Amino acid sequence: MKHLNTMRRVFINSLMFLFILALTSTIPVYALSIERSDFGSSAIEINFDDVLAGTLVNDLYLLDGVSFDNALVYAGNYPVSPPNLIKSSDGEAITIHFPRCAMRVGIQIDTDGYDPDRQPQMRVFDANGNLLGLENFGQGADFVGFEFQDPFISTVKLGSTFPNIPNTFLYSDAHDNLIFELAPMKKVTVDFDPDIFEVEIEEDKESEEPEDAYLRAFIEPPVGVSVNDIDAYSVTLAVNEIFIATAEYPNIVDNVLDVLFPVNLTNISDILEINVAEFELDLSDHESEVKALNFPQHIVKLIELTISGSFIDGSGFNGSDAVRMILIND
Ligand SMILES: [Ca+2]
Ligand SMILES: [Ca+2]
Ligand SMILES: [Ca+2]
Repeated sequence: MKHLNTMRRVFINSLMFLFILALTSTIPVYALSIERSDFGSSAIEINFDDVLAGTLVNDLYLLDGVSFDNALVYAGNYPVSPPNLIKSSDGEAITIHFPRCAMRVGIQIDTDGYDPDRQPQMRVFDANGNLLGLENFGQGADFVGFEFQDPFISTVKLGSTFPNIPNTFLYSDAHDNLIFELAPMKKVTVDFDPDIFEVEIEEDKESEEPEDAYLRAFIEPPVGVSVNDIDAYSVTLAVNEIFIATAEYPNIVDNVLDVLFPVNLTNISDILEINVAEFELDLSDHESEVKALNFPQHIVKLIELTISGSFIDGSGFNGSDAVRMILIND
């Protein structure tokens, strides 16, 4: 009899344990949510009111660090900020990407809420597609937000669960006022070498098929970070925030990434801030020949070259170095 009592107590304790486990297993997900007031001064807010209704958002805000797969801008009856909101364009959950990752993200549901046959929900994922957190939207312009820093947030999905149809996550409600803070950029050490790039200008030169020349950069990650954590094919070059080229021929020596950026007829005008239509260029390794009229005799320009890219966890880095561009007019 004593034995039976013990058995029963063990069984009841097990039930209690399972009950508590069921309660607590939902808590880690919900505990990581944040409010709008938790966002810092670097937060970017997108209200979709600067876009024509009927537009697919796609890459419209890519320069802000975010893109959308299937979000349609429309002028609904219940915007949080009038006139526009977004909704799913294809019946699937809206997918929002942060190519360089975000550490905080949040959005509001529209002001009319939803019917109880479905439950609008936000889900956030890391760069490997692992679910970091999920939370239900409440009625009436409710805000849902998350913060994750290790790993960062790479993707957000806005959809609905259906209590009567298990394992479905489809059909977003209408949403407005996306707010996010991107993952902080790490600084890398950049050395362009050689430090001088010659552009030779020759009048009356016969036009020839131009060849690519290359700017060579050595990129060293910050202390404690392996060069193998850099996504070598994500590295790009910009001058004055204008895209110039994507890195080619990545090569790793010690903890340094060695890459080449092609310089050609298309991007030389952005690098030198000249009107390429007035020139003919013949580019060869580290020097170029330009045929031009009314061009100054000799110019030396110090050009700030900025590189940026992603680590394999999706977070970003940048760094810069200056190169002297010498334009020689024979
Ligand atoms: Ca709006
Ligand atoms: Ca609604
Ligand atoms: Ca240098």
